[in-house]
Amino acid sequence: MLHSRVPKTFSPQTTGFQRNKKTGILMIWLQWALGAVLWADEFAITHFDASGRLTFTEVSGAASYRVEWSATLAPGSWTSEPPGIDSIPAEGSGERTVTVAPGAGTSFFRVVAVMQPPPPEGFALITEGLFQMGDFLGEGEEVEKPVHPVSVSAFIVQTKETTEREWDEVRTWATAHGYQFNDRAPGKGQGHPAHSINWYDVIKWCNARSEKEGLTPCYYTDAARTIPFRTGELDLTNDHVLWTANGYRLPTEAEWEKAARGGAPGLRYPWGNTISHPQANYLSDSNYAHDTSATRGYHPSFATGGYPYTSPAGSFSPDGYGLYDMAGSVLEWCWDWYGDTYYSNAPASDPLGPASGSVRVLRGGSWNADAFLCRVAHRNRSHPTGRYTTIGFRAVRRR
Ligand SMILES: [Ca+2]
Repeated sequence: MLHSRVPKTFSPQTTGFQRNKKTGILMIWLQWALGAVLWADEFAITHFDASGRLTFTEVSGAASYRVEWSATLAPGSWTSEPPGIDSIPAEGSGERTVTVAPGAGTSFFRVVAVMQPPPPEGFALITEGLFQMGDFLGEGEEVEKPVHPVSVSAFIVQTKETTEREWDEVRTWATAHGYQFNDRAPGKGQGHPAHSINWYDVIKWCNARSEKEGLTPCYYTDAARTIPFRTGELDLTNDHVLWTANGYRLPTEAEWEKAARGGAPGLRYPWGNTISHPQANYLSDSNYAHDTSATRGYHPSFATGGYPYTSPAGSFSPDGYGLYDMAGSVLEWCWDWYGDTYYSNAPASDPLGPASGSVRVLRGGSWNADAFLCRVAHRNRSHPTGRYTTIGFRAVRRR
């Protein structure tokens, strides 16, 4: 609901502030980047007292907040100059308390949330927050346990697997700008996922897309992070990544699983607990009760024209975050070295995977994987040189 005016329910009180005596709520609304003003019930001042302590609830999608004051409720009279606060970085969720020093004439205070711009076309925002990672249902492999809480910073992610069209466009630019890639099998069509791409080439592709778009690359050949990774096959470590860069990179395994869960905790698949061909491109069989497909074997719509039986990216309904094909179609490379016991000792916040290893994480099952392998919690892996028709990827960027 849009409001362009100050709510009319405020009345004066003796401290020199004004607030709604009934609710204690002061003026608070969202200032969108484009200038529209939005009132949101979940965004509220929950406490404000005569000593100037002001508590408000954070709102999802905010980049920062301002505390403004005015002597009157007249439009155009608001300012964040002292005793206002010009910029309060968002922390994501929960209550925030700040202190202002009201003086004579500072009758009204309000909090303004400066919203983050929407993600670019083809990307979805995964907001910062805690999720439970691992096999909730006690049916997976030992490596999917224990279920453990993981906090992940906000990031944006491609809503679809990287397509042949996208791969070729960046690759063409890249090979003219000092990059070298392996040969590979072509995708089944321009809108189908790119496949048969090894981990090193995917990392280089991410860097190339960053440079092509004027962003800072994430991956470097040296721990000092001076020379972007453009050629060869280097087993990069976490120190070779500029995690603060604004460029493209692979998701960490934790980022991937948070995105695949679609904000709906504890489910077997991104959309629920059963899988069938109307929901995903995978290999159906009768071994699992949760595989309820009326058709068995390869997906009947896509098992045509010889291998691989990939489907055009985005052929099925998206998850709760708006992401397609997080189960099936092609497996997706993640950044992490794969570790069997990593879940037992992973950091609780933004885990990056083990410091070293021999195989990299793959997630999400494929057109050639059964229902068990397409579960959100399932962990797959391959040597980074692996080039298979069942493997593709999607990229992320920091928010
Ligand atoms: Ca996939």
